[in-house]
Amino acid sequence: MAHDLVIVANRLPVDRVAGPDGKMGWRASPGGLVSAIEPVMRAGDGVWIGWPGGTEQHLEPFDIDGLHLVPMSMTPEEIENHYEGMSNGTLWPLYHDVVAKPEFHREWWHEYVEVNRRFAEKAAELAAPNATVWVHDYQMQMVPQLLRELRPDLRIGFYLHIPFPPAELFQQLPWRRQILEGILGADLVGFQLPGAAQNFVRLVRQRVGHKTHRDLVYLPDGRTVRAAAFPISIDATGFDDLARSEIVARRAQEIREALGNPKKIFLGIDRLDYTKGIYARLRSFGELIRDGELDVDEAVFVQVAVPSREQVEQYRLLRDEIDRLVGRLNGDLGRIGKPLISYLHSSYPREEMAALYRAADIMVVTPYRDGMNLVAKEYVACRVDEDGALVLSEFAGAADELRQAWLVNPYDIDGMKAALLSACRADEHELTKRMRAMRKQITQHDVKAWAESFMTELDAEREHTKTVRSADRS
Ligand code: GDG
Repeated sequence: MAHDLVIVANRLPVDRVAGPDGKMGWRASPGGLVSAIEPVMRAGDGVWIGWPGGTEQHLEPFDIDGLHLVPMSMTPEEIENHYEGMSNGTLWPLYHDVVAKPEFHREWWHEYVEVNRRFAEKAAELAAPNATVWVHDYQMQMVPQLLRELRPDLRIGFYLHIPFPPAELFQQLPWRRQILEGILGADLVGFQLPGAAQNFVRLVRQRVGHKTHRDLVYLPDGRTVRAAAFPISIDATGFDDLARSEIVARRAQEIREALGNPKKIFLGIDRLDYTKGIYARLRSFGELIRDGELDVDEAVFVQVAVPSREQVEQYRLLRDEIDRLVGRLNGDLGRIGKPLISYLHSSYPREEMAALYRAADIMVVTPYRDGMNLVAKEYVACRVDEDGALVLSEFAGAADELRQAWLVNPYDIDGMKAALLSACRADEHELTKRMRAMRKQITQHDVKAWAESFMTELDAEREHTKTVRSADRS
């Protein structure tokens, strides 16, 4: 069956689970992207193509919660080379300011292109004439071009969820030109921030030699491609409702009690990733306790580190480093029944996340580089009493919008310590003033608005190209 809207992403929003009868089935794993795209998908009879995780082969398309999903299977070699290798060993660190050293391997690259080709072929097969295809993220950068070659009639959008690096870093990539040309298969290319869009246009001019003007790229075949910022957001009302619910309010109270009702609860929630700056933030907090600025009887740091990419070497090393640091800080500075860091290496249901957000006085988000960081926005959405403080890295995309946070440079430990203390000591009036402004921002710019603005621009861009081309012919 042909569809008017096709979403292409590395992952499908589902997990494979065994049912009560032992039969394997699917469970929806709701996330920001699904809630953003769901309304657009329903309106356009959409279908979502992606990998469901694991190595099962020959999976059949299925529907879940009314969404049409098409699973793409991956072989162990493809997972190793495309996903763990090129995506998470090369592109992820390169695009995040080389916080870790990217590795370049030709076999990774070849598999990356082949997987992208398979995804593009599937999209070409499922898209109706003149349909819209929305391709997501750094694992799929070759899809727009490969798809355009197969189906020139399609309207193609590409959105990058992570930063797009400055030319000086991107230049390292042996396949820099191919990737730029891959993305240029789209009509509209979306980034989190204007700076990323500018990096992209500048690189296209320098490396591919196309003419550009402001946010437009002019291709020799007459197409124009627009590169612009569409900062992603969250389902703000959904989080607000959840945080207000009886069950979440009660659970937040329980969490505070379980921690011994400290005066101040600091909270970090991140995928266990070296870009997130977990080590530096815990060290800063540890030093504040050591220096006597904070007291273990009065303050505790809850750090949730969600397991992530555990097959990749750098992630295993990071886990060991954090384990050691937490052990050392608790061993050196904690007291009986009073660890200063409550460390949880686990993932939690959405309700528990909301309860943690509600329980925490100071949310600490300190990535070295982050496309947006939704956790920061979710914390704000859950502060229904308009209190609580957000300490936020300048290098998270979210810092552009959440100006009333305590903004920090995560490389500056003393600066971070000062910000943690200042946030901890702020009075109620100050907290409310800042939180109110941030809540207004995320309510007015929620994920629905994000998806709609991207789709509207994509329509407009395609129309523009059509008009220019017919004017050329006449
Ligand atoms: C990438 C970019 C960009 C986390 N743990 C649990 C859980 N989560 C949810 C959070 C949040 C999401 O995962 C994490 O999003 P972030 O934005 O914080 O970070 P990345 O995973 O690195 O996301 C990032 C994002 O894409 C979107 O474009 O903002 O910059 O790196 O929604 O709530 N959810 C549940 N249990 C957990 O344990 N249910």
